[in-house]
Amino acid sequence: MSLFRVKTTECRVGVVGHSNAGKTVLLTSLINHLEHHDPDRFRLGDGSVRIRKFTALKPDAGWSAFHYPGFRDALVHRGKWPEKTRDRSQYACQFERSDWTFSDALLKMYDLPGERFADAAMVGRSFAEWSDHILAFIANDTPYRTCCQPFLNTLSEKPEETTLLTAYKLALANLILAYKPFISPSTFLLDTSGSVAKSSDASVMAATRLAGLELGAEFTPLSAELRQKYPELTAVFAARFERYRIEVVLPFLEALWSCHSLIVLVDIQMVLAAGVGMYDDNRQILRDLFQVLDPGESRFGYLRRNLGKVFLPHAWRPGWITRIAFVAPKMDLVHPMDRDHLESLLKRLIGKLAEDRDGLQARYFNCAAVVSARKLPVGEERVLVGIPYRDAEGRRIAPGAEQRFLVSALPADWPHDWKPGDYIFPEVYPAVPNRKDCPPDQINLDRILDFVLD
Ligand SMILES: Nc1nc2c(ncn2[C@@H]2O[C@H](COP(=O)(O)OP(=O)(O)OP(=O)(O)O)[C@@H](O)[C@H]2O)c(=O)[nH]1
Ligand SMILES: [Mg+2]
Repeated sequence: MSLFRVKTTECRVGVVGHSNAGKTVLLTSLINHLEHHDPDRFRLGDGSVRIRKFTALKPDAGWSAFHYPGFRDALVHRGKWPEKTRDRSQYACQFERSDWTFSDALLKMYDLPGERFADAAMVGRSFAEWSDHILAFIANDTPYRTCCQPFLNTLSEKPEETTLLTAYKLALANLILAYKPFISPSTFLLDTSGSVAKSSDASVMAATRLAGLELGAEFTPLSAELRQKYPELTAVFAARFERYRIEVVLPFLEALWSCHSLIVLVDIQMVLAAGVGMYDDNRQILRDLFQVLDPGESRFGYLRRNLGKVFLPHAWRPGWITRIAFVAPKMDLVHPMDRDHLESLLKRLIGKLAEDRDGLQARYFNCAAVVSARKLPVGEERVLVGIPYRDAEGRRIAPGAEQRFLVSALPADWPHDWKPGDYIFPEVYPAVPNRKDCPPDQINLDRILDFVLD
């Protein structure tokens, strides 16, 4: 630390969003830009700001390290996107910003598997309240109701534990195969040892996966009627739910509660490609998450936090989420003539969540963490160029030569209805320079960092 930098400003940033939204890629590119900062390619503040003395630190006790070197290496040398995240991890680093005269920055960032967000509704709810919440969601949504029908039928019969579990697991398997993201308990989809449900057969998935922590610790939601009729079974499921909440859900959310800022990713292209149901599911999951994280603050909270910043050692300073960057990622997969629409679609989808919170500063960004598709200098409308990642049947293919491909036009506002497949945004292989000190091209990642660090 230089002579004048008398304090360290700690900033904890959580990156949240559904599975495959781009959280790990965003963090990898961000760290790469901080480590090898080039003000011409990553503009902070007025554009003249420089990052100096970047040092990677060990993560806090109890946290595994975000595997930045491995992700960066795989992107460059094997042309591979990072593996999907299977457990929570933290990346910590310290650096100086040329525009922060008296303080250097200690930045801690959290990467979490997207599947766990579906469990957020378990926090602050009893087993009975969670059951009512889940069952109301299923009852009021036709595709969810259809996938869960065998389970709903079982609820109206005289239930046995095994019958209920089998039927609920079959319902969860149907939801996975219908690309529905609201899978809770989420261990059914991604268990605590990191194994992911993969079978294309619902009954195989139901027979091999667990709706809970382990065998003998599984549970399902129970209707009010069943809870009243069968108090013993209810007590067993409630105890298992409680254990699951303590061992799986709370450690996951604990990281986010300690954050000052969040980066919330919503993959707009995926929502468009997956059909109207995905729009509602994303809103529901984010609404549940906001309810438990409770971002924003009162004037008293503001005073307390700022006094804490001045007087307390940084490890003791209170965290409170007061800034949220809502981000539409992968904007390189959208044709430049539609990119402004990305931001307005994002605002429409989740803006209300932020508007309803006092003391919360929210801003909306579109972003490409690793620009991997580009427009031709001259050419047809909505044609991009990149290395295709899948063939026409959706199977992963080996990286080959660059090709032209068509992307859908983005609507100016959300349509009233649309079907899976109405919009197409093909995936591409990452384009990352081989030189280790040359981070990938990015768009707006610098503006996002500026906002969350402010
Ligand atoms: N073209 C392009 N594709 C991206 C970009 N960021 C992410 N992707 C694509 O999105 C996929 C998922 O990105 P991840 O960062 O692994 O997603 P995640 O949110 O960490 O997902 P989980 O680990 O499952 O929670 C990648 O494999 C890429 O195909 C980007 O900036 N540009
Ligand atoms: Mg990830």
